[in-house]
Amino acid sequence: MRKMFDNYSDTVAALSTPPGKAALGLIRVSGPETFKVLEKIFKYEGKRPFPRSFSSFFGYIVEFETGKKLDQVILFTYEAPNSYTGEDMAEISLHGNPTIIASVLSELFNHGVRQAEAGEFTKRAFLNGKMDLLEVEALSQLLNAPTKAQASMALNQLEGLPSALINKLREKLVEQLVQLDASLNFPEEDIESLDEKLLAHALSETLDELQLFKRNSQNGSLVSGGLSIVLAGAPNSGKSSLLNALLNKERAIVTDIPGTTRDLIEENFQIRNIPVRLTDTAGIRKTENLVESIGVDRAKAGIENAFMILALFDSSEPFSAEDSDLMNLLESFNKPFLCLLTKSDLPFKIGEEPFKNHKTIKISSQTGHGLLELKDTLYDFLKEKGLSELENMIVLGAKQTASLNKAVYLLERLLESMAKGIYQDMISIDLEEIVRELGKITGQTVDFNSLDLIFERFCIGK
Ligand SMILES: Nc1nc2c(ncn2[C@@H]2O[C@H](COP(=O)(O)OP(=O)(O)OP(=O)(O)O)[C@@H](O)[C@H]2O)c(=O)[nH]1
Ligand SMILES: [Mg+2]
Repeated sequence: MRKMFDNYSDTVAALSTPPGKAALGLIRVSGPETFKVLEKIFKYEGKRPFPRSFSSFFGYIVEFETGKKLDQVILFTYEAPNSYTGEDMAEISLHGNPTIIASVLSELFNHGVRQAEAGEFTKRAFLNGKMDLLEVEALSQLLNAPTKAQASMALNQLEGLPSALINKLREKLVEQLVQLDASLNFPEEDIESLDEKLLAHALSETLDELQLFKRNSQNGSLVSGGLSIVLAGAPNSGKSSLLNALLNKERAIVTDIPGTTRDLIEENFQIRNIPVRLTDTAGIRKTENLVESIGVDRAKAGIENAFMILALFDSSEPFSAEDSDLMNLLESFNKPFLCLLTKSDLPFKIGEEPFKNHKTIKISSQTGHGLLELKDTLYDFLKEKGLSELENMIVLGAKQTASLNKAVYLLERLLESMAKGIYQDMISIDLEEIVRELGKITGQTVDFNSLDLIFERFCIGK
């Protein structure tokens, strides 16, 4: 087991369930003093020895000084290293009354236990080698996942497959490095001289695998936030009506007054198993109204940040100057968009000419005409981008992405230089750096200064 930090000597506790009134609450305690403190304030009847690994005890938390019972609880004990954090740990399941919870916590704090910081249990798990950084990232995604698909992707990563892959590639490189260093340092010994062609071949295989990993992680980050699909169009083109029709609820206000929507309205949505984030925007037009013009700016920013755009055109009206402005705006972004000709239940007046270079779908939010075709088209499009294969996706934090990109870049550069012929000691230096970067992805090599940033995103109690 990797253990990088030995002087984590204090014991911490926190409420791990949401604060407020509930049937039950759960307080976690972790650290070397856990059982010593609980022996003072936890009273139970029965003959079983306390503590024991993976056991539960029924009893009372009492005020140490007076012996007064604070609550009837079930206490779970985990002995190091077989716990979430890898330390001695206990979970007190008690009644979810904020007053009781506060008094139990303060009893713990009276005995030298400290309030845990956000993410501290997980940080301890990492420092004790219980989790690597890919798993930490997966956990954070799992806790925040808004849809089932995102949760299953995170769970898959938590089971450690991506970590195993990175570790395998890293170990392969370490082996090659050892071989290389051996032939460099002991040229006269009976060590097979290094076959550079073979090495280059092996390295390019590793590069292929890393590049695939990179693609999967790019898709992963798109998915984890939900693929952003933005509804754009001139005022009154029917954006809010389409949002409501897709979500099957009256989410956005719909009126026949152009300029109804002002702010961005975001909702999570799934197209089959693909999580998307749908955003309704203000109709884009030139306007003197301050509030509306802020909305128009937000709409434009939304388009810029979108994964793809659904462009709406009111087909019951002739193609307007505003429609044409929107078309020009969309064509200026290098981003996929789909033209929706709305209000197909009314007479068709917009004409086919403006759309001759683009894919169009005729829809009516009022009758539901074309909505199925829209979903199918979106699904095919997202699938084509490789996004339906959720089980292959990986979620990386910003630092991990940077390390992955650096490793790929260094490996590409190394292969180029090897093709031109470089000294073997230069190869060795490059390989070492690549190994180090890969180690940063899983946390094998770690920059301690960046750890706080990674863990403080978690809630207190996790
Ligand atoms: N007949 C018909 N009317 C529609 C349809 N979709 C929207 N409308 C009408 O068009 C008008 C504008 O609809 P909205 O959904 O508010 O349009 P919007 O694009 O969100 O407008 P802004 O928020 O002002 O930019 C409303 O009166 C809707 O009832 C449709 O499919 N058929
Ligand atoms: Mg609207």
